[in-house]
Amino acid sequence: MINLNRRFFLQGMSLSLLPIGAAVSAKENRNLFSTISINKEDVLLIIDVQNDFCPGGSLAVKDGDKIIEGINTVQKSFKNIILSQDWHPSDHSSFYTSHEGKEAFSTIQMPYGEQTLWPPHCVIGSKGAEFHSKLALSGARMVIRKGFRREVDSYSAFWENGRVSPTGLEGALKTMGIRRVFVCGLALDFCVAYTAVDSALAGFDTYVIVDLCKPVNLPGTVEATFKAFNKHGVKKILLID
Ligand code: VGL
Ligand code: ZN
Repeated sequence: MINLNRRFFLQGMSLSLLPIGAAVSAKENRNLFSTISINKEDVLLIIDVQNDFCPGGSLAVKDGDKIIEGINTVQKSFKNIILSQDWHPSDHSSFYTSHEGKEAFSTIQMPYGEQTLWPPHCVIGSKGAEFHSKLALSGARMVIRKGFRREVDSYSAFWENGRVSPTGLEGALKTMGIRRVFVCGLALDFCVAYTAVDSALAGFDTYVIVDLCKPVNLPGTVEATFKAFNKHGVKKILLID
């Protein structure tokens, strides 16, 4: 067992019901919460900490770069670390530019359901698709790339949108003997949300480290994310100093 010395995951009974702002203020009441020890059956999934999702990028998430230091800290407690990387061809069907007359952040119907149309981002081989230069990479044992097929997007690191085609992550985690999945990264209300829900559906005990995530924050998306976490038993936790 590896203990998180001087740093604690907080898991509160009421925490999963609190919005992020309120949950963070729970730091002052740390003795009300229990700590979680990280062991070799745990994995840290770091979702899409790429230039395009950070300030200056084409689909920048507000303060997306502010979580990187904390992610690097928590990496030190994990033996198993896996990164995901959004990885799109330049004519990807999730880009509004691939659909005549469509605007960014509008939605269309795809064979697998509703799809939000994004500004072009994380184009294969581009600077925007690279991991942020501050993210520590050397501890990661695997990189799961997703969204590389033109005709289907993939928010989740487990399944492409529509849950028809798998990325292989579930099998990888199961053959590694993983039981608990801890998720952090970008963006809370899209790729982190879909990944965490799919992780729970695959039978992993799933935790989202909410202070190590930032949302895109389209109307209603953060609310929908927390509702989905409650529905699927995804637990929200904090990393505190
Ligand atoms: C993401 C929108 C489009 C994410 C990826 O990483 O949350 N969001 N592609
Ligand atoms: Zn994408």
